[in-house]
Amino acid sequence: MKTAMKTVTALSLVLLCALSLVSPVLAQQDGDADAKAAKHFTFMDKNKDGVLTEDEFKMMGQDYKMKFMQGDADKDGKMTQDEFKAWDAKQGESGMKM
Ligand SMILES: [Ca+2]
Ligand SMILES: [Ca+2]
Repeated sequence: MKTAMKTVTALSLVLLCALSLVSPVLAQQDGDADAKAAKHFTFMDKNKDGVLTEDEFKMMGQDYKMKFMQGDADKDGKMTQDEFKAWDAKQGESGMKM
């Protein structure tokens, strides 16, 4: 019984160590994705007016019109940084990275 307990304790220690190693990396990736999206947005915003137009979205490739429609949540023809970030996060979820 005592040996079994020790094994369980040792196992949970290993698990804890593994978790503490992994979780900071996961948290960092989240922040990175946000910062990356912001950077990407700034890069794409050619005239630096703080929004992306369909024209500025052309660099997304062939289906940029579809992507722009998906990203422009309120359909005003401009994509704000918030809209872009939300759209970018969705791309990651579905496994379709640009
Ligand atoms: Ca712009
Ligand atoms: Ca919009």
